Amino acid sequence: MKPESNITHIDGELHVTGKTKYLLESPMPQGTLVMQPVFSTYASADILLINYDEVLSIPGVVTVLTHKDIPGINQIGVIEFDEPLLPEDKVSYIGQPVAIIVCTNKESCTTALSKVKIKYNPHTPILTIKEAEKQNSFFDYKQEVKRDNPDKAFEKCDHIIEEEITGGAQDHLYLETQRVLVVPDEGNHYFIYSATQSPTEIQSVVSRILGIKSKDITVDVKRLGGAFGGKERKATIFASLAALASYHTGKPVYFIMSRQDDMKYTGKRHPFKTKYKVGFDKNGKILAAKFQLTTNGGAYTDLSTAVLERFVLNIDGSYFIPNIGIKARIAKTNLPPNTAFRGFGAPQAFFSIEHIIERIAFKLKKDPIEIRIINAYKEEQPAPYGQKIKETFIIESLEKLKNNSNYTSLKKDIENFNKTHKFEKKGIGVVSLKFGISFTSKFLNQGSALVWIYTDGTVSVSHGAVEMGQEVNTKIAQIVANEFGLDITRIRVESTNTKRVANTSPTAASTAVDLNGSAALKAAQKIKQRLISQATKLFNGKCNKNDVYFQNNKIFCKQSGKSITFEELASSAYFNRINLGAQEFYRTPGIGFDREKGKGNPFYYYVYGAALSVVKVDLLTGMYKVEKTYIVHEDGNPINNHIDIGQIQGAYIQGMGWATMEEIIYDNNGNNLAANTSVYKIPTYSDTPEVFEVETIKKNRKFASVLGSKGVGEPPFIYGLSVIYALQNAIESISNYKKEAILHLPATPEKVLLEITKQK
Ligand code: LUZ
Ligand code: MOS
Repeated sequence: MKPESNITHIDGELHVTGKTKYLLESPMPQGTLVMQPVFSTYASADILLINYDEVLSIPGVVTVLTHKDIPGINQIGVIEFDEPLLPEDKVSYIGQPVAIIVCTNKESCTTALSKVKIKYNPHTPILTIKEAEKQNSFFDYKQEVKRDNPDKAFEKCDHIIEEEITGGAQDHLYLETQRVLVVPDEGNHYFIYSATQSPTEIQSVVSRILGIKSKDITVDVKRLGGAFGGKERKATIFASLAALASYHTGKPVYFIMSRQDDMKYTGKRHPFKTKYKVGFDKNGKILAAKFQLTTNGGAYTDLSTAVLERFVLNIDGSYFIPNIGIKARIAKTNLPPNTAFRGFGAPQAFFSIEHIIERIAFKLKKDPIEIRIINAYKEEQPAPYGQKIKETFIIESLEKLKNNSNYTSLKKDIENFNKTHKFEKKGIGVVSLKFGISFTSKFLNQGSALVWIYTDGTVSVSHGAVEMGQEVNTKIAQIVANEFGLDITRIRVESTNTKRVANTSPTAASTAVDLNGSAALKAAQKIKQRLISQATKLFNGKCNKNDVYFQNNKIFCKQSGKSITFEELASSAYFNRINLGAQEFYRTPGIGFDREKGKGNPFYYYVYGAALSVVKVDLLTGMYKVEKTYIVHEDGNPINNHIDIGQIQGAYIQGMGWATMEEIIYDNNGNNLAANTSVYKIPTYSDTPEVFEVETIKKNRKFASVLGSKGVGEPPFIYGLSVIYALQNAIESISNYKKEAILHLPATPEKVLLEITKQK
């Protein structure tokens, strides 16, 4: 039996009535202090002197701490150990914490902040990929994947295109900014309440910083007000700083980041450059391609190597490219370390390959969907890294999309519109999706859960994932409720806590339900087996184990039709000293990728789909509006289709924001000039397409996860890219498709206008 697919959000009522308690919305313990980092004002400089004598006499200031006050190891890196918590002698980006001020109240810290005197010897910063290339500033990490011989294959191609295409950053505009509360306990134990996607990372990094052990730290996360990858790594530095303050003062310490500081000083989606050469035949079939992929990693490694890997592993998009060579590298610059962001390198890849498809279609004057279809993976064809693509739904998605959007007549309508409108043009853009699910670092593909049944027939579930609005808690509650035949109101999903569930992977890579839901299911099944044994006793030994079933909060015997309530059974099990709790563990089977060789099966399964957008562009201003969106998305056998559709809609809008609106501009010194929402524009309600049709396709798949479902968090972000190709298509109609429009990302109205003027 499947969990009820349309059950409501378990915290929905709390959210809509404003009763939800996010971190720091509850009263804080008495005597709680506030921590304020002193952020570097230079992107690259030697630190000559830190003087805070004046500060200590300000009323309310408790102490000022620098790298000298770190009792353990001054290192917060996890992939590479290259990032100090507080630097000793140089700063590498604007916003890098150089010291922290600890105060009894926020006002004192604000006053104190301007009085800390830091003397710098500034250097010219490197900010862009271009400058990094000039100065040969790269991280010491490269990645390569290769198949057959692209150079030789180019010789046989009818057409070759060579180009460089670029894209920019994206701010994680979560509603809840970075925050943390550290509460010291007796015996050198600390409770850390952090807005993090990675509780275990915080536990281990803070123990390293303070020189204490993991057992002495409990990290607890109830829920986040959004994250999008921005709290996979970035929460760690603030939790570590607050813990350091708590260590020295013996008091609870909180930190809450202002919106502007959060936008200015935390890392973002990786800007990138794709240099490519692609060869294809007269039908548009790609025979060979070479790629040089470069991302802007910022000042420290952070997660950049893992992001680069997902960039590399997705550059084929949904298409079989027989001869292919991919090289990838990370520019080292003086920006805040760039980090995880929904899609994690894959959006950069999809923008590149889908752009190439559009260019091929334009060159050959063919329909872009047809070019997609002739290049699409067929069943069992291998990706460049060797994994065979199975249970494909690429061509099917595109065909369905054509059908749902009435493609032929839609194209006709737009053609007519464009003929009759001089200052407005419409265009269509499409993307095709094949998105691999699993962490590409194999060890992270593990999850666990702890389930307890109480004698009154209610259930407590703890699992390793963090709730951040994606409704992992609703889905896992459904899985457990379904297993026990209980109403979902009987289940409480607890906070994520490193003492109840240890060694958690980051809640990331669209895997949270797959990994932790699978573990929760196993734990529930384990307890259920014990309950079944007890039930047969209550049925006077007259019921076969196989005939016991759980439904409607009761346990039935199929033969006799007799039933007992779940609470009767739980209570009876307790009095008979039967264990009503279970911890279980899940690891994804059959995956493994050899980074050195560039070969293997990094992904457990793929998510497939396609999207089509229609835009209308005002030729005099470059302003545009998405009028219609159609999405087809295969989500296996969904646990909760409503949640999936919500994720698809939200991801599309966020993807469209990155592709067409959100632009971060730095001055020559590395100051982020777009660090507030009047300059940095994200899509809002009014940007939502008037026609917005999402069709999910239910399929029973061998390659899917818990109860046949598929991860949904990141893949649909890619659909938003269809808007940029629709804009190109609209612009090209000005010259009756004689002149190609090429939009780099983000395609803001200014850039659209510039491309329009080139058509004249
Ligand atoms: N984080 C990570 C991720 O550490 N490895 C990954 O492969 C990944 N993928 C997506 C998002 N976060
Ligand atoms: Mo996310 S980019 O899966 O933290």
